[in-house]
Amino acid sequence: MRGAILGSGAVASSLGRAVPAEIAPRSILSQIMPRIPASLLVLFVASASAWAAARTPNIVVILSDDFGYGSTGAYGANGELIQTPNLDRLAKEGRRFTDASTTSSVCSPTRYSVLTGRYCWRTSLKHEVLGTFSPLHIETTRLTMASLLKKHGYQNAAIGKWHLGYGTATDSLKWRADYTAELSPGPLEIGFDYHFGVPSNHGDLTGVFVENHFVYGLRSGKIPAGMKLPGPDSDDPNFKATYGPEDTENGKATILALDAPRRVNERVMPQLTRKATEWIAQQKAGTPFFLYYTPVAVHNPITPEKDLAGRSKAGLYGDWIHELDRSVGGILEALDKGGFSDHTLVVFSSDNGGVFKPGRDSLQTDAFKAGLKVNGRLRGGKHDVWQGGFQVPFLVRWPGHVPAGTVCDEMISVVDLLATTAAIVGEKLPAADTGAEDSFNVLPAFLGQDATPARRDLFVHSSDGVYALRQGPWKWIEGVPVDEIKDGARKARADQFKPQLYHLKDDPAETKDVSAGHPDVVRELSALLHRYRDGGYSRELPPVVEKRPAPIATLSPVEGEVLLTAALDSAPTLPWAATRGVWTAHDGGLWGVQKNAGEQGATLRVPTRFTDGTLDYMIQFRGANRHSLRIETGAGSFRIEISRTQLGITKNPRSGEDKSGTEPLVRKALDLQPHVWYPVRLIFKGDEATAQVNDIALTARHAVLAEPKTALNFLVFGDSAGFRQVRVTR
Ligand SMILES: [Ca+2]
Repeated sequence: MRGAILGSGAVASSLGRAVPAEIAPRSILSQIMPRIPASLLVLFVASASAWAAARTPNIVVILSDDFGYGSTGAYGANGELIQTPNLDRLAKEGRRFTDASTTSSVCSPTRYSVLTGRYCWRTSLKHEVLGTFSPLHIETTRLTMASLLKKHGYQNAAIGKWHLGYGTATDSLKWRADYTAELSPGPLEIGFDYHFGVPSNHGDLTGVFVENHFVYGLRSGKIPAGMKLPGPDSDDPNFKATYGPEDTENGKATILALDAPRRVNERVMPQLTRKATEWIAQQKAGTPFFLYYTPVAVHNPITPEKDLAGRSKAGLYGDWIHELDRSVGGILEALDKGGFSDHTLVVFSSDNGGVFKPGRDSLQTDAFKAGLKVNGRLRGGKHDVWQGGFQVPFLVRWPGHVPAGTVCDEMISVVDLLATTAAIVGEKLPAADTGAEDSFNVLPAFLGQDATPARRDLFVHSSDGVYALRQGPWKWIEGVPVDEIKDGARKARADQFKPQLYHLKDDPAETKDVSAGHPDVVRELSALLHRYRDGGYSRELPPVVEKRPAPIATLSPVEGEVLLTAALDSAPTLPWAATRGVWTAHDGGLWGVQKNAGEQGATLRVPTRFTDGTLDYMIQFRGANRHSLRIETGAGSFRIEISRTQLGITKNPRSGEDKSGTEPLVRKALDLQPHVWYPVRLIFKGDEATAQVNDIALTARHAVLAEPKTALNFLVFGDSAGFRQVRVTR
């Protein structure tokens, strides 16, 4: 019973204050308990529990996109510039949190945390966001808000921006989501009953919506025989026939070829609002529901609907904020109309702070120049390790339960929604190392109870992969980005890439690094950061884990005729040739660095001549995104692709063929550490190739693999990867 909102004594006592006695059964129970025999108590408790189950609230989580702390009236935005009456209404009818945090300063990682109660940096995604073609990033066996509520009889929908990937992540050719085919697993496989989504952003290169398992309105593709996919009417103003680079975020993406109706940017918000409100209207009293509604506003491109354009005094960005507010108003109105508002917990927040790069020309900068403090008084914004990237509006409304018109200063995080939801429905969380690893029950804070704050500490994590740990007034920034950071970014954000300590209570704008004066705090927070990070969870203190280096596989010796051998411990000499990028010998290997992102990878080429045989070499990653070994054959080529997280074999297009001639043959997940030499072995036999990297091996079959191999091209994308001890044996 502990944690069940209406079963816990502590909660019930608060409910007794906040709501009429007749809807707080435990209060009644406690009044009559002393006078009834123990045997009857069981019956009372059982019926109270059944009552609680029947009355668990609907839950609506509205997670907006890139919406900064200072971008709404309720959080101090100047009403002369923008007006947000619907968000302000939520604040008035509910509770406003002043220290609520996202887990990441970019989209996908925070979204992962919201649904799973786990920091995303515990997964393979250690920086930036998922791609449009990334597989589903949430394991289908993992506890999510949706799967938890499903168990309790909820109807669940995910409507809006998804950005958590579709399709299978391991051992599958569907490594790259195929939008012409069934997009599964996806939201429906992690507990949702309905999905209507924008794959990554409304400026992404798909230009489509996804409904459940397929692109909405897909007319041709890999559609199962006899299946007719629903789509819009031909005159639906939310759709158009073509979608071009000008519709995308950066204005130059190559648009994905799809036979499907395309989004109209200015109509995406109204369309999502309509889908969400229609879904709410279909819900029946007596069956609770969970709506995970994720508007695309106020992410780029900034595309307010025509009737709103020019209405704010903060430019198009202000109008775009109005669009978000209007959508929230639509949801609240749908709840009112359906008679749901009194039984619905509404949470509004954002996935990260607002874009704040005042040195750069943008609509956000225009708004800032007009006087709108996008992230309030906080430092930085989206992408950063500063508070402007994480501290976001967080509003909670639940009539009769959450005290209206109140403010709470407790430190909470969007990752807490899972444990809080579990408490609401009376579900015990699994062990801390198996689910909701980083999620705390903050229901007492929602309900305005004078409880000890749920959290002692909190992680935040920047787009560059920099960790920071908050505890009490302190924020300790570890200052170490991932290796993959490009030189330009490393310079531009150098101030984020060093250890530093801030006293957020005295200095909320993070102006003064006080680490020198508080070595004890630095020591303690740094140790705690390691312990939580290495221990796998943070909602309990994990045991100290000794971080052992990952084992390096020892490959068996290869017998046979040695055709080629090279230590690669000096500058390349014939027959080796560095044909692209920069190649330098150091640390016992030869290292490739791609010159600039625009050109192909750094290339080291060597002719060879074998058909069946074994190729061995060692590889080390120091920041390169990936290595590709392109093997030329008589008539074509294929490549072995190795990154720190993936191993794959792909047939390349033949000469004259375009990119559609690319054929991924096999894929598997890898987990390689940087700065470690790993063995690579490729064995060719007939039309079969086996690739092994450290202890992971996979096999592919294709006619091209049986052709005579005439040259090896070691390619490096990014900066840098090293090679040594190449050996070809026949
Ligand atoms: Ca975002």
